[in-house]
Amino acid sequence: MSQRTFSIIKPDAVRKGHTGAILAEIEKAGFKIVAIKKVSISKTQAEGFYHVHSARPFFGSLTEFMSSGPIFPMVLEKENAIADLRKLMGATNPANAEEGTIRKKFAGSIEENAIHGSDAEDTANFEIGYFFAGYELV
Ligand code: YYY
Ligand code: MG
Repeated sequence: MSQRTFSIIKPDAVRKGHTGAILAEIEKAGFKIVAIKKVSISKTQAEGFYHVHSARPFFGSLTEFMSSGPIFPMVLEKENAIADLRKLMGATNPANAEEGTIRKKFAGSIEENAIHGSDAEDTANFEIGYFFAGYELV
């Protein structure tokens, strides 16, 4: 059954000009792009998005980074989208990411790691709603 997930091309990847290459990987892997836009978010908006990590030591630095430049939030659809996107992304720390994954190819560090992907259905729903209204999902 077809499933939706949420992803972000993060500021480091956008700055380095990797947006097109990352989108190509995503489409090559069989995902349909249901919605996409280019936005810049404030630190407060980044804090809301990553609220589950608010007690973690990297929270301040992570939200500073996520508000440091334009990003491409997007909604993706395919069978098994949530797990398959996580696999395509690779490990959080690019040093541990498998060959051929997006983070292996494009991430610079554990924090500036090129791409976000939802980790479960409930977080995907929260994250889609954080960036997109229903009428934008086509
Ligand atoms: O889902 P994923 O992005 O792979 O990792 P999370 O554990 O959800 O952490 C979110 C985000 O926080 C991660 O992409 C980079 C950053 N981060 C960090 O800067 N340092 C860590 N030790 C762990 C995560
Ligand atoms: Mg996560």
